[in-house]
Amino acid sequence: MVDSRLVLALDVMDRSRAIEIAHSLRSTVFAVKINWPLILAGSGSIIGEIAKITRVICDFKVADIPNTNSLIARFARDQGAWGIISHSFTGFESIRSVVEASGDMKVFSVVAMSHPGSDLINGNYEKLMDISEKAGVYGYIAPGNKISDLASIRKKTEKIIMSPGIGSQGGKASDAVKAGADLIIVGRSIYESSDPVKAAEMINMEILKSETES
Ligand code: 3DU
Repeated sequence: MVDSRLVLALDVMDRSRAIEIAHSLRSTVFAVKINWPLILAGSGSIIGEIAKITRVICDFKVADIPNTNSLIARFARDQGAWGIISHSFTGFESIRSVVEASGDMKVFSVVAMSHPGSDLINGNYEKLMDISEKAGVYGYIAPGNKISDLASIRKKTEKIIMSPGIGSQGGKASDAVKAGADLIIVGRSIYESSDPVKAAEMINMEILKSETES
């Protein structure tokens, strides 16, 4: 078991580079998050390939009718993914279908986002969390660069919170951890670095330091 709270967002468009980066970081990160760019550039089988190396979280931001959601979640599960990220704004039945189709796979519900213009979704985090809670999700996605939103979400749950928005989007891993994030998602600041392993180790150290301070 890797002793890290870091999740690598592997948004590279080249399949062999993705596999190479996943290999080099497998003992430095908790998991690798795969999003649509990598899937669209190759195929869904990349999930299974990376799942042989480390835990995989499929960031599919599932947001469709229940039947379509079930098909997507089942695919990710059958490929061996450890977790999946789903939207919840589509309502209870939709997120519930993801949970039901996921089996042992962990479902993380997006209840607030990190980008400019995300106020529409972020202003509704309480309702989204209520729906997600009822649906039986494992954890939440909340922004690591919008600390007051993250702290409000932390107050409302004891479940795992995974936070993007670190590095390239302006957030700091240590601030996000202090505000209540359990897992920190970082993409470009690691895979665009000249030394991705060192970049990831530095973030691990920053997180460790903030844990001892708080
Ligand atoms: O900005 P980065 O390169 O560290 O990548 C962040 C990743 O997290 C990326 O895959 C993006 O799609 C995802 N994400 C957010 O950035 C913000 C959210 O609110 C949810 C997911």
